[in-house]
Order: sequence, then C-alpha cells, then structure tokens
Amino acid sequence: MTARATRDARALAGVAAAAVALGVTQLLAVLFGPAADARTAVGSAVIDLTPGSVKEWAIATFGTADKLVLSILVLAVIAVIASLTAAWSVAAGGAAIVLAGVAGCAAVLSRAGASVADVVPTVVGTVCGVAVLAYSTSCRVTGGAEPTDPGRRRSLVTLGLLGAGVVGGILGVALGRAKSSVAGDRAAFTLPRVDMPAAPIPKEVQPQGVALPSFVTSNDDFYRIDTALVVPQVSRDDWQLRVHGMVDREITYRFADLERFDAVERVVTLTCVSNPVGGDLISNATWTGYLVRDLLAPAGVHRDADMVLSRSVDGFTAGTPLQALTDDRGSMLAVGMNGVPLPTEHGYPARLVVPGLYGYVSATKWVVELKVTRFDRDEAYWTRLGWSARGPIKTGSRVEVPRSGQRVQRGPVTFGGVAWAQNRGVRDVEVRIDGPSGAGEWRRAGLGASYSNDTWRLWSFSWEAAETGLHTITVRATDNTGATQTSDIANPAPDGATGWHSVTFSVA
Ligand SMILES: Nc1nc2c(c(=O)[nH]1)N[C@H]1C(S)=C(S)[C@@H](COP(=O)(O)O)O[C@H]1N2
Ligand SMILES: [Mo]
Repeated sequence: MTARATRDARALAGVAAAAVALGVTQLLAVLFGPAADARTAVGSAVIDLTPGSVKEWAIATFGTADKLVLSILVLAVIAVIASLTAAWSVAAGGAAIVLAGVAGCAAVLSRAGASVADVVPTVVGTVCGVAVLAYSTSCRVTGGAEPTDPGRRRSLVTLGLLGAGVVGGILGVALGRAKSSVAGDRAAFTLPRVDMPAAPIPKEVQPQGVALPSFVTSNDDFYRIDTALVVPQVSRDDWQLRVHGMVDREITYRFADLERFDAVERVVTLTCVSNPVGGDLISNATWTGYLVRDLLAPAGVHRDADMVLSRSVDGFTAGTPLQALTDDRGSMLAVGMNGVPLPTEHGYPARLVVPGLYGYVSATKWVVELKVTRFDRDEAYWTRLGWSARGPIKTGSRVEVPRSGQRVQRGPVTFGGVAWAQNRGVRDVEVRIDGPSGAGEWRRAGLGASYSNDTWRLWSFSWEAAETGLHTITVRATDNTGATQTSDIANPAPDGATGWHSVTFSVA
C-alpha cells in the first residue's frame, strides 16, 4: 500500500515537474520572443521530421485541425513520459526532464532565425522542473509519529505546482500571442489602389436552384494548409523580400517599395495537391497584389535559370518554374484577399499566388525570399519529401449535391458541384447516374458562366428521381484542350489525386 502510494506520488511529481518546466519556459519565452518558444520549436521540428506519408495522412484525416491534434498529442506524450519515468525512479524522471530540455534547446536552435540566447527560457524551465521533482519526491515516507501528514502536505503542494505550471503555460502562450500579434498592423493597412482591376464577376457564374459553394470563397471558408504550427506574425515594417541567386543584381524590397509597381487584381482558384478525390482543399478568391515578373525584372534574371525557390519566414520553400512566374498568367505577390489585407493564416503581409499550379510548388505564404535558381540545383520542402518537383493542377470535379447517403424525394431534383482545370479552363462537365453497368450514360451538366481559365466552374444537373432505392452519381470534367479527366485512380502523392468522384444517394 505504502509502496504503491509512493509510486503514484512520484508519478504525480513527474507530471508536476513537466508542467512547471513547460510553464516557466513558456512564460519566459514571452520576454525572449517567438524564437525562444520551445513548445513551438519542438512541434515544428516534429512536423519537419515527420515522414511525408504521415504528414499526408494527417492532412487527409484532420485537414485544417491537424495542428491542434498535434499539440494535444505532444502534451499527452510529455505527461505520460514524465509520469512513467518518475514512477520508475526519481533519477529516471530527472533524466527524462533534462533530456527533454536538451531536445527543446536543440529544437529552438534548429529553427530559422534563432540565436543562442533563445535557449535561456528552456534551460531555466528545465532547472525548475528538476527542482520540483526533487522537492516533491524528497523525504516522502519519513516514518515517525505521523507518517502521512508531511506526505499529504507535499502532495498538495505538488498539485499546486502542477496547477501553477499549467496556468503559467496558458498565460505564457496567451501573452506571447498578444505580444507578437500583427492584428493591429493588419487592421491599419489599406490595400493599394488597383491599377489593373479584375473583370467583374457576372452573377451567371453561380448556377441557380441548387446549394453550391459560392463562386468566390469567403476568407473564413477558404481552405488552409501549411506546416506552420503557429501562424507567423510578420508586420509590414519587418517584412522584406530578398530577390537573389541567378540575377545580375540582388534586390531587397521593403513593403513600401511595392507601391512603385502597378497593383493588379486577379480571381484565382487555389488547390492543394493533398486534395483527395471529392475533397474540399480547393477555394477561389479575388487577390490584390503585384506581378511577380515586375518584381523580378529589375534584378535581371539570368537566361539559364528555370526555377524560383520562394522561402517563407518560417523556412517553408516552394520551387516554381520561372516560366509560370513570368508568362501571361499573371502570377502575383498578393497582399490582399477578397478586398481586405491577407488574413495572417493566409500569409500576411505577402504571399505568392500562381494560377495553374498546386500550392505546394507555388503559393508560399509569409514569403520573404525569391531565389532565382535551377531545378537541378535546388529542391523545395515537399520535393525533398518525395513529392514531384513540378505540380501542375490536374483537371478535377466534385459532386457537392447530393451528399453521400442523402435522401432525395421522388420527382424533379437539381444536383451540382464544382469542376476545375486551372490555366486550361473547364469546357464541359458530364454526369452519369447509375453507370456503367446500369442504364446510366454520360450527360452534359449545365455550367455556370466561365469566368476565366484560372477559376473553377460551378455546374448543375437536373434529374427526374423516378425509381426509389440507391443511386450513384458520378462526374467528370473536360478542359479546354479537349482532354477529359481520367478515371485512373491515383493518390495525392506524388503529384495530385485522380479518379472520378461518385456519390451514392437514395430516392424515397
Ligand atoms: N509558408 C508556407 N506557405 C505555404 C505552405 C506552407 O506550409 N508554408 N503550404 C502551401 C500549400 S501546400 C498550399 S495548398 C497553400 C494553401 O494556401 P492557403 O492556406 O492560403 O489555402 O499554401 C502553400 N503555402
Ligand atoms: Mo497543398
């Protein structure tokens, strides 16, 4: 009985020590700045070290919530390890905390822009953690007249320390966020006056009689995918864009320098290479910004360059064909999204938007560097993890209505969805109900007006639901070159999923 209680007490002491270590580290990191945040550094290192296939799985399974899941997982793992090692022995618990501290320091130092001083919060936190463990496990069972009392008191103090660690950690995170937030800077930013506006969007882009996504996705609904555990906070004053590599002269733009370029506006549909067949990692927005080719021109790009490696402030890189950045498709350094400054999670104050290419090879958010280079000299983030160096968006389409398993009343009904083939444009969408073994044959869907080759097209399909029971609807798109979306099934890796989207529904 006594031995068990002691082990439980040690386990509790281990968790308290970990909580204090993390809490102190987090609070001190507020003073030292974001680079000293060991929690974020470790999480980011975990993301970077996770094999590409696991990342892919995490994105597919958790989507935009993947980072929250990771944070909870990391904290749970820390608590379990701390309690198990300390329950084993105080020395093991202490060693685990010190090892975690060393790993934390290593993670901090491995991040872009960290200095040696940034490990101070982690070192102090580790020392505090070890001290808590030593205190909470010392003279546990003393024997003597009242053996339980000192132990009880100590358990209460240990619980108190655990609580203080948790509160300190939460406070540290909140203060750190408030301190580094660029919300104020963003609110004070007025988008540039547009010199080359986008063509107006006719209301005919939106088919009637069916609940489809809006042709222009609101900023709140726009899908978000990135490797950033914490959204980078870059103010316009801090932002710089360094253009270098295979150029005649290196240029570093400050944010105010952008004003001397023509501001353009374009409607472009972004798509993630991780989007599975039927997935929703695709959205459409009106972007405001500057042409990348205008920004590159003064640097004097060498003729033998064929790639631009864009780098984010958080270290993410994308390799984009130079051609795609300089041809007439209008690739942009975007500063505005749907008429407001870029939301921080979408890259404030500046990001790349390249029509026709998946985001992983083009859409660098919080972009601070454009290195003119060659595909045979440099490799970007996802390419190093096994994804294709080049990522043109494949023609795709999705059924939005009906939803899988939806019950439809007998009689006339309108289905619909979206189709895309950025840079080529969607020419046709065909729908098949109950094929290929059933009576179903491909029939043309109605199409919302085409806005441009770089934007998705919404489609609708009217059908007479006559036979009760289960039915399947399948969709496929044809692009403006006449090529029809392939039925071959491929996974997102290494260069985008293919296959036709089918949805099964019932008629009652
Ligand atoms: N800095 C940074 N930029 C990034 C990424 C990233 O991980 N980090 N992910 C890219 C990927 S894979 C996609 S699909 C798009 C998504 O842009 P969005 O989040 O604005 O929709 O951003 C791209 N830009
Ligand atoms: Mo992506």
